Amino acid sequence: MSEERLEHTLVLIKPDALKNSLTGYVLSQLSEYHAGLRFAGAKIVNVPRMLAEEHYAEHKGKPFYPPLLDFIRGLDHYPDAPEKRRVIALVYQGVDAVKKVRRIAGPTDPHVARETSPGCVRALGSVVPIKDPDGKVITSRMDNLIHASATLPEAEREIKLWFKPTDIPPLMRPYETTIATESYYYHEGRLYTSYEAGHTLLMAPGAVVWKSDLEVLRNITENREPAYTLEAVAGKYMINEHPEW
Ligand code: FUP
Repeated sequence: MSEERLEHTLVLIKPDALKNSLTGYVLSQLSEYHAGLRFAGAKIVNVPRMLAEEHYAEHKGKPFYPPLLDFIRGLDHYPDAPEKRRVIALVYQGVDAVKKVRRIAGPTDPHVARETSPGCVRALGSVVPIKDPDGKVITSRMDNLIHASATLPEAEREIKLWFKPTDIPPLMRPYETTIATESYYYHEGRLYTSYEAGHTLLMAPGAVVWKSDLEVLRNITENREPAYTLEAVAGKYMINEHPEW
């Protein structure tokens, strides 16, 4: 087994899987014994709205985008139990991890999954029609139990969106890290370098951070075009900081 081909990929066990008690089944399908993959990171996340928006940014403007945000945040499966609104976020490491996990997950649409790939995880999902106020079906929400990164660049974007370097054991970290030398805070869409009440701490001097995140923050403070958004940096630092009910 060549170490060069080791990949990392993000998996989210979504609220429908938690509600239907399918977590153990999903973990078993993705286990080292079945899939040859190893855990590199794991956390229970009450999904902040900003993180959901950033995770699904490519779908912004599509009719299913607003229902998709509510779904991933657990509003549909736990409307009256906000404390149960969680996803399980996992980083898996292994040879061809991205493709392997996509194959185990199966096609996006659970109906297609059942027809074309019986036995895949998403074959156990469901499709919910979304109606406008007049009752006309305008789109559908796919409750497909798990998210799996689609490509290697997407995996990097998504892992850096959900995980700090220190959530992953040092020898398993897939991307370059550095040490922050300044303090950075986030508040309502803006970046600050000094603290005021209500600000969220992103980085403090001495913190181990993704190198590309620090570059984004430096570029923003120095009025240069960042490689990605402030929200893509801030999302992971808002996880489980405040209730998102
Ligand atoms: P995938 O990479 O398989 O997760 O699929 P996409 O990026 O195309 O879609 C992201 C999520 O949007 C999927 F999990 C399902 C959801 N979706 C809907 O709910 N309705 C649609 O019409 C299309 C996608």
